[in-house]
Amino acid sequence: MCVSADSSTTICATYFNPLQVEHDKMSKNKDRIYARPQDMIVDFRFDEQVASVFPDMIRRSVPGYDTIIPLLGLFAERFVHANTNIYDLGCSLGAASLAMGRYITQPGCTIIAVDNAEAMVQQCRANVAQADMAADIDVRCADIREIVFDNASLVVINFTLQFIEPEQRLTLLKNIYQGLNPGGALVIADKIVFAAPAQQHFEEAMHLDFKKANGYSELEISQKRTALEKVLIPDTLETHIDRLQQAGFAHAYPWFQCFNFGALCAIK
Ligand code: GEK
Repeated sequence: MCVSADSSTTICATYFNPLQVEHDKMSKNKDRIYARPQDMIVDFRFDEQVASVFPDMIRRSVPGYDTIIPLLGLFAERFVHANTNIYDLGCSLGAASLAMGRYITQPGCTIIAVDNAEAMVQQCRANVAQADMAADIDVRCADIREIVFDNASLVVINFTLQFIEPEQRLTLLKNIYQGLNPGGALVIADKIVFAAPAQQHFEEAMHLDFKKANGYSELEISQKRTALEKVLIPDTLETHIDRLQQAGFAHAYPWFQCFNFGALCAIK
């Protein structure tokens, strides 16, 4: 079991964790953002308040997060080549960049970590400054819809495509595709939905149980759901795969699922 900041039990990956989980070394602040009743729930924003509790928030809300982060190191080991760029899109506090960075030993590599929330970028820069690794990590405050991808061997978009307007997702994937070198990989992790109503109901119920087991109250869960309703729009796995093919990827494989969260790898 993992133990959270106030010593209450947190359900997260314990069966597989030979690799370092970056968030263990980051902020230990407990997420209580939605603990009190709010008169008006505004759309979710990645502001200073969220940045200050982010490691706790994401681990207690996203089943599988603690497994996916260290596994990104294995993708880095397999796909990264010397003198190439690695992109971490929607980097938040840098967990994915740091996990990949530990596995990059080739010379001349730069991890380009991008987030458009200033509060996240500031904290990410501080986390990166403390890390000691061979690859450079260049943390940029920018919109991932506006950057140019170049000489990429690996692109990771970890729980961020879900925040891009659905009609803009294909354009983003096409941009990534054109910036990837042949044989390069795109790793996507996102919340997912299911076409079959019974499965959708089951996976959602299990996610609810996960959040309750991690100490979130009914009030916190329902207020956060309202805040995210218009900003986090999940796709089915089938939609992800169709879109990756439309963007040009020859291969797209789901490689992880925990309830209604999943990850895919697409190869150019
Ligand atoms: C992790 N990947 O720990 N451009 C840049 N950043 C964006 C955009 C955009 N258009 N939209 C949202 N973001 C991280 C976790 S969190 C997931 C990613 C979550 C950023 C946003 O500011 C936030 O930091 C991140 O995407 C999503 O592995 O909170 O569920």
